[in-house]
Amino acid sequence: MSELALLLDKAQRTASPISRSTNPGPTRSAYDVQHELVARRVQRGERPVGIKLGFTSAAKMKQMGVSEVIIGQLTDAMHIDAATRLSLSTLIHPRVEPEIAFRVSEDFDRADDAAKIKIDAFAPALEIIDSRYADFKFSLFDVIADNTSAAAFVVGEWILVDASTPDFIADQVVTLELDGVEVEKGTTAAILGHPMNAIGAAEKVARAYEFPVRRGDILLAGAATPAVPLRNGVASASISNIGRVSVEGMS
Ligand code: OOG
Ligand code: MG
Repeated sequence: MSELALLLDKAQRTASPISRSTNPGPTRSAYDVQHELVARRVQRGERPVGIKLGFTSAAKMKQMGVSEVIIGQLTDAMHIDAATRLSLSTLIHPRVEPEIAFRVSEDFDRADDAAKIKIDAFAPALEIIDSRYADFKFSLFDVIADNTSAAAFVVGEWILVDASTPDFIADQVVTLELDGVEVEKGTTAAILGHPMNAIGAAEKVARAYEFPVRRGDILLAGAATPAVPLRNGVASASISNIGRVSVEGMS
């Protein structure tokens, strides 16, 4: 077990940040740390429920100073339903961001170069990120090791995919509100040009770094706007044509 995986695991469980790693290595070893970190959670009884992409929009890359698409893992313990309040005291410095969720309809065979990740539904979503590094500052290596800051997520109403979906979800207005006040605004086109491009990006990274993607999994496409701090109150994402979803933070 790597030292960094242990430190990150403890930081998450005790809600106390650690310093950035001083000895980063290649991206592959950052994913090895992430796999160990998630394996510890699974050993404690958590169930993997999907994957999330990070830095798929220029807005996020600029905010965090990282410009490579990354992938993290979601477990059932991170899933909160919209009616549940999120206890902020279990987190270090949570931020919230608007997302689109896709639902995977078939197991993805990553050994097959021609295989595609198939989806059968999409939904508005919110992701709560919580870097385990002090001041939310990290390198590419650090953030991959830290399971891409994944902390919690909420998914709204699913809409079934049909032939009109690619046009329907292209270039839709995305807004992020805190207690009803708009704090960020963007477009779904900010996600790699078109949110469906997130699926191809996920295929690439899942193949390169051995991520299983299974039927029923959730795939978060990456935020279209910068993330904002989540405090007491209600955060909502609204995406035209797609819907609205909220979460309430409570200290
Ligand atoms: C890393 C996670 C990035 C996204 O949607 O781009 C991410 C971070 O910003 O801490 O989830
Ligand atoms: Mg995100």
